[in-house]
Amino acid sequence: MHKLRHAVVMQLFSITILLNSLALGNSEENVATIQCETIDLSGEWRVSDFAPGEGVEKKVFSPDFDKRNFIPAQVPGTVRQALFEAGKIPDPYFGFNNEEALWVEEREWWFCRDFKIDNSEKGKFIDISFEGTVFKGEVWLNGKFLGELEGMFNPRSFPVSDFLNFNGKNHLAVRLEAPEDAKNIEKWNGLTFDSRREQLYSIAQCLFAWDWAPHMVPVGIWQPVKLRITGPIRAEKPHIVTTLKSENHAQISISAEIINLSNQEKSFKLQGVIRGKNFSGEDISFEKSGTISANETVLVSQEIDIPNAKLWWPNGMGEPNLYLAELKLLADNSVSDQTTAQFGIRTLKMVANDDIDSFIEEMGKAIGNVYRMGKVIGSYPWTFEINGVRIFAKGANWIPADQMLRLGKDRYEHLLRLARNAHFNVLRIWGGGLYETDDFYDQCDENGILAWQEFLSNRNFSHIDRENFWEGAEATILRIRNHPSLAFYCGGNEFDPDDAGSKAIVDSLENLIKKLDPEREFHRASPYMGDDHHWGVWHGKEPYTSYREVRPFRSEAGVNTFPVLENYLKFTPKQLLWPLDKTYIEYHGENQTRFQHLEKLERYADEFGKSESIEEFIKKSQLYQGLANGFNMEFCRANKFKNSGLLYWQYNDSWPCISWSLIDWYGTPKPGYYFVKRASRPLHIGVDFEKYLWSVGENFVADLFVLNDWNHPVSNLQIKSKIFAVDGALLADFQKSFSVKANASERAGQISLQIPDFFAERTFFVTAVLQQEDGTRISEAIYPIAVSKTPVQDANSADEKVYHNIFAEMKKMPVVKIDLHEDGIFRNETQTTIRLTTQNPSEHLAFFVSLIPEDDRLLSKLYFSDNYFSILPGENKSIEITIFSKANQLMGDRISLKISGWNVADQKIAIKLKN
Ligand code: BMA
Repeated sequence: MHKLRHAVVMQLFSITILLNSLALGNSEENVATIQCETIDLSGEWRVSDFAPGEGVEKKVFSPDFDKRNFIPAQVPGTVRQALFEAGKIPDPYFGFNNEEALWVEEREWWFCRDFKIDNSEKGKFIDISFEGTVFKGEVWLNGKFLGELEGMFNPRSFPVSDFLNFNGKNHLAVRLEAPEDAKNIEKWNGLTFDSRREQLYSIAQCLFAWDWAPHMVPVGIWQPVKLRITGPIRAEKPHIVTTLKSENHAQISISAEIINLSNQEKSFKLQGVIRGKNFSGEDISFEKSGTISANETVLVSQEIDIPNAKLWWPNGMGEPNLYLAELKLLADNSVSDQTTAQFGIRTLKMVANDDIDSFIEEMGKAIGNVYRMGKVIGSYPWTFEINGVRIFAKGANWIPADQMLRLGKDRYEHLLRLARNAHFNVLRIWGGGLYETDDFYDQCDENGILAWQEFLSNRNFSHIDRENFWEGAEATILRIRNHPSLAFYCGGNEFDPDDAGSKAIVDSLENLIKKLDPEREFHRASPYMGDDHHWGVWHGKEPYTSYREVRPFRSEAGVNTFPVLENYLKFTPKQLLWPLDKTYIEYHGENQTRFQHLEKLERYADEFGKSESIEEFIKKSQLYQGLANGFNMEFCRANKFKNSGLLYWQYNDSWPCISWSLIDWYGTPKPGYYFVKRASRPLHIGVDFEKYLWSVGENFVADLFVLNDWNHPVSNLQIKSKIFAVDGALLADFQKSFSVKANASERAGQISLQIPDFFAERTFFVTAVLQQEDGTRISEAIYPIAVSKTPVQDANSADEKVYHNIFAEMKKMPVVKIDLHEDGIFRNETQTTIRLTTQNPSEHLAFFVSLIPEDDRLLSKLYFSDNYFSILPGENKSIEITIFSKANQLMGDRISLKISGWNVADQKIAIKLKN
């Protein structure tokens, strides 16, 4: 046990705190009772709707109001969920069904539940706290008005000690309605699309529709409701700031507000224990005493020295070690209150990129041609430096994980596990979405994923209800500021934070952060000062090689595509499957009534020729996403620390749709996820070429880069690169031994091909493999390259006609039959791992090989080490499939997998799990 080293008591208001004792020791032996408790009122409530204003008139808040025809409603949850579960509306995510539930936003909704509270709680200080409701309403307890609720991110608490029945039932009633402008929807042919509204309130903008989300404004209690019971003094707003004195020697400063709710002066003792959450180590205890006057609040803080600190590291750099600070507040010989905060010890600095001055100069010259929204000349320092080590940020943009706000912990666990598996270390919490939940931040802490949290300033900020906005922003900063995963804050998405309407509010936000969380940086907006939202590819219809532009940080870029076919079938009515329906694609897609979504999907999928079925179209579209995303990551990493990161638009989905996501709403990775996962491996080989449409007579060249994100050098690497024709003929070959520096990207060589005349209108593949000296494969990359008959003027132009069917020859690839071997099944308490080897016995390339479980309930339950890969002629590839015990009940005694691919004969294999 460590001795207390410093004791600092600060005075917040003019209150005297007497420091009685600095002595340590567990005085719990003397403590008679524990006065504090939290009772979660989540679970089954009941709900019904009324015309606006009708509920109060009818006194629905009264315990005597007959609520027998109310339907069950889960809390946390929303009205649409309750209606759907009760069979009152069809699944809003299927087809055009959302139209049938829009009336929800025109009604007021009354939620209620009864609860009991033990007589022993009488005399204590009790609050009801609503951690998140949407959007606006009031609360009544036992028929008495408690107060108002307003704002999705505005938690509110109401003191209820005087209104509770300690002997009988308590009746809690909550009225909620959607914000006034929820009804301003744009209809086209009877269907609802994005009306491009401004940010007006403390609510997630995307709930009103976005280019991947339908208009589905929720009404409900989307976060828990709790009864907070304490003695007369409380500990609140714990704040933990960590500093590193030397490599493992940390100092932490813990502070908390101590609040005396009583009318008497009180003596208190604050006992703290600091312990490892996910590692074992010695606990550190401290204790602090003082006196607090009646009805006053004071700030108490304590410095603690940790000589052998276990640092929190992001994914891929070390363990994400976490600590818990457990604080107990004793008064009147009992535990009056207690609270726990999770934290990590790490330093995080944003440091300047390499060559930043030349970038700023370039921007200065280019201004006018640069995508402009906010300040483009100048740059923030864009390199994350953690515990003194610079990292390249690999990740994506995070949006709400469910449009109906069913945000269970499982959903976060799954999505963040997939992020960790993909070697991601940074997520941007996009400003039109949520101030993310505690579960989200806990999972980021545990998976070593840094998150940048944006505020709500989406599109236009100037007319927002300021008071309501500040309340939500402040509550959020206080709630999330101890998480080591929280990297920095940002004003919001795609707006000019310096324009007349926004400047003052963004300035004040910056000041608020300085006050509440001064260690964290603030970026005014994104994009702003050096981060690039690259939309030439996709919105601009340019080929993916136009990603070859070095910017300090690429915070958005992506290609839109379908979920896996099995999931697309789950939400698409049969008659709309094929031919593709422009309106339906827009409705479950870009959602903006301009109906360009299908055109863009075709622009990219049709590089591989016109499709004759939905299966074919989806496959081509998904392949393009994979190639583009892989190339983008390899290019950005090749320019490491001139460019310090790439965050894909977008990581996840909020409903079943056609979007840029890497993981669909069902939790199934799209093929592109695996291209990104490969390109993000700590040690990888990247291929860089100027364009993927060449013409005969040109000399095709590709640069090979070894990309090393390990913080140590790696020697004795073997690079093997080849160029193949579609029929498997070898056209060029390159081999080299190589050693790469620590935490660096290095150009290792070049493969080239003088394109012969007979190659007109054909395709070749450029491949690169990185292996250890003994031949063990580390990583690989592969790209198809098209050859045109006549020279292409501008191969990076946006003219889609240039690209139509350029990869026609890929349709003629010889069909390959893959051999599959099971190498063993390994089990422990939490998971089962299946090891397989896929082998390509042929002389041809096996391209885009996939393994999918036949039972589609398992699509989001199996974690594949790799998928949608290619196997070179005569080579093999080993795969691991992990299944967590939670999914075991779905498994049966065997798993059946379907193998297919671009040119791979379909097969099924069954893997026996139990003997
Ligand atoms: C960016 C994002 C989102 C949008 C995406 C795709 O602008 O910030 O607003 O969904 O592009 O269009």
